[in-house]
Amino acid sequence: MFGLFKKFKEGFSKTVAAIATKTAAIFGQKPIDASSLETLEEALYTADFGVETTEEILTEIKAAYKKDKTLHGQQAAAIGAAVLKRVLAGAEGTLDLDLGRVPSPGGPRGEGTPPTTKKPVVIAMIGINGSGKTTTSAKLAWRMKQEGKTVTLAACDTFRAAAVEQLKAWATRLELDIVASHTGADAAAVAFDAWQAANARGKDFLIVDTAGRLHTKDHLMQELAKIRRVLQKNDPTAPQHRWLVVDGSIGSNSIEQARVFHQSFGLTGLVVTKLDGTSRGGALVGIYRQLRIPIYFLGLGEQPEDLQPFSVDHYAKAVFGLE
Ligand SMILES: Nc1nc2c(ncn2[C@@H]2O[C@H](COP(=O)(O)OP(=O)(O)OP(=O)(O)O)[C@@H](O)[C@H]2O)c(=O)[nH]1
Ligand SMILES: [Mg+2]
Repeated sequence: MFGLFKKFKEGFSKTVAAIATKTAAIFGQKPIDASSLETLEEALYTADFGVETTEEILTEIKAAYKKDKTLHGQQAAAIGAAVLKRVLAGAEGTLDLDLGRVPSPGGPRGEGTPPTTKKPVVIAMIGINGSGKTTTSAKLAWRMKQEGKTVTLAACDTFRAAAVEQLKAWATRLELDIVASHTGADAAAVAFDAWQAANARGKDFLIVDTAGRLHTKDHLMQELAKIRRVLQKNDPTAPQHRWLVVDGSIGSNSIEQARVFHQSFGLTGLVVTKLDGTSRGGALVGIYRQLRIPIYFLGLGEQPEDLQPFSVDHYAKAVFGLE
């Protein structure tokens, strides 16, 4: 557990630097004061927590300070972390690796999927260009393999030149099973074949990497719908998971994108990537607040083990410099 927390802290080091480090003086053992609250407010805005969350945190700390003028930094930090935990209640997506127990109907927005009796369980990775879909697909497959599950990757980005090769290279490096065709092939046909192959090989999961697409481009959104329809010929409940991969460094811009993807594809989860490279790690709170779609994994670096399950507790503690 401790090791995982350390990973979180390191992965969020830039965000932690923007808050915990900058406010270290506040969060020490000394009593807080008006100027330290100002520093905190500024730090929370810098880290992209947004108006609502920043105000909630400050309101609660100020209320506690009003009651107790000796309130010291550690106590203030604990209040901040508690607010984050409350705001993020329900935000942790948990992937049940035991087959047949995919999320039951009626998720946060009633978009849950009925349990499947078939193998594989399908996870479709979707999102805009460069958000981290291919990398996340490979990292997740590796992670599942480490946990004793069998996985096939489907190289359904047949649009961008070299996309198939990119996923193949990951598969070779991490010794993962993959079904791929060539650039220009019909993405839905690759998905269909990959499902059949994974089923014949008795695989637990099929992870479908798709082409990056702008949510504003209708024909590309249609292709996603086609992938889904074709998978459903094999299993009417597939793809059981429809995850939007979001670049965590672009902050609140991702909210509008996610809305459109959600409307046309019914998202069941989020993966927020590249958090190691940004000090704006607070944005994921705004994303969750707006969309109420559970966050399954975070990308905290480029190595396979840098894909970590989202933990609200670790996140809240890390940003406030608590242990
Ligand atoms: N530092 C860091 N880099 C990441 C993370 N996730 C992805 N990347 C990098 O981001 C770049 C884009 O990642 P891809 O996985 O190719 O993104 P994609 O969504 O498949 O891109 P397209 O297929 O072109 O739409 C690569 O250089 C990745 O190594 C992360 O969590 N941390
Ligand atoms: Mg890709």
